[in-house]
Amino acid sequence: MFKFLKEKLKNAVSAIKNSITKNKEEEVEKEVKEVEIKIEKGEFKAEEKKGFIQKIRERLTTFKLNEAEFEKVFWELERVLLENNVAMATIEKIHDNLQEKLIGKSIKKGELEKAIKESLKETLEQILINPFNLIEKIKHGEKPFVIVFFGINGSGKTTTIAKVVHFLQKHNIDCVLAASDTFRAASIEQLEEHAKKLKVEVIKHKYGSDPAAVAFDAIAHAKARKIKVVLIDTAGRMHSNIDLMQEMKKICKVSNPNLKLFVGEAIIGNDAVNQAQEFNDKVGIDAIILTKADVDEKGGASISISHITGKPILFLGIGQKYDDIEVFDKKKIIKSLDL
Ligand SMILES: Nc1nc2c(ncn2[C@@H]2O[C@H](COP(=O)(O)OP(=O)(O)OP(=O)(O)O)[C@@H](O)[C@H]2O)c(=O)[nH]1
Ligand SMILES: [Mg+2]
Repeated sequence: MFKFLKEKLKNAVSAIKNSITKNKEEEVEKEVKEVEIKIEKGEFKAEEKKGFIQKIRERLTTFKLNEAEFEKVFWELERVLLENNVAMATIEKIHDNLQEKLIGKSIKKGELEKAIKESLKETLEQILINPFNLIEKIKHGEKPFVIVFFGINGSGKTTTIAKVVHFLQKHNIDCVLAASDTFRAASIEQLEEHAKKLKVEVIKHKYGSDPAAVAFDAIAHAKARKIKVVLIDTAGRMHSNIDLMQEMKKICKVSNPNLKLFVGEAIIGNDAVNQAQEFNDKVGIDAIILTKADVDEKGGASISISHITGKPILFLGIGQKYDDIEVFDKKKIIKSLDL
């Protein structure tokens, strides 16, 4: 997932180290020249010369950065993070943590790269959020446990629902689906096709009917048949579409879901972050599913989306097959960045 970011991050850290080292070497070189001139002129006493050489040695092995020097070198990292879709506010957090770690501290030359990487790792530890355990939540939750999925058109809602059914079935949890996308042509058939393969029922009404009523019927069906989970598929909608957001609110009001999941595409980077925030403001979200992480080589959205919204990523979609879903694990993410 982080194909680009991993490489670029490595290069940026190394460039920062080289830049700091070069700056310090140039600074020291300049002072050496000045002293050489003084020596030539006989202005230097022998003891002073000795002390000075020692000081130079220290300054080439141990660095202390000031603010201006830090800002100069941070730009390289900022550029890489921006290019890889990391949100500005998240970059600022990385900046502040790194600044605290580096400015005014004595750092050995050989440990500079490690210090930068450690700071990045610590920052990711702070901003990424591990999700709740969905299986435990369902097992201990009320019956039926209702989950509604929403997001913009084509973000992967219906496919993700099928993957979640498969995931739950592996944990012996049964489901029923609500075809509450009564808007897009062929949406009901698409859901039914998945349901047939996965051997689960779909509760449906006609196209154009009220999606909240479909959800209501699916919940009633689950209650009657003692089915543990209801998964509600909804039509893709832009957060800026007031009518469709009202409709989404109605679906939530009628179904009173245990979980509201925002489904966004990892590949669209900051747009996914902004969408999640908008949906959270307007309908409220409990967690995020980032799809198409398999084709996202930058990975910025998965780094910033929880920091910006305060909501965990529950799953990453990593392909088109039913098994291509992964519970989000921040340790795994940090490890895959190879810091
Ligand atoms: N590579 C990849 N493709 C995915 C993933 N999730 C979904 N897709 C594909 O994305 C396309 C859209 O998926 P849908 O599930 O139909 O998306 P949707 O949000 O339900 O779309 P609408 O109902 O039209 O709003 C399909 O071709 C899926 O196969 C994923 O994790 N990785
Ligand atoms: Mg759909």
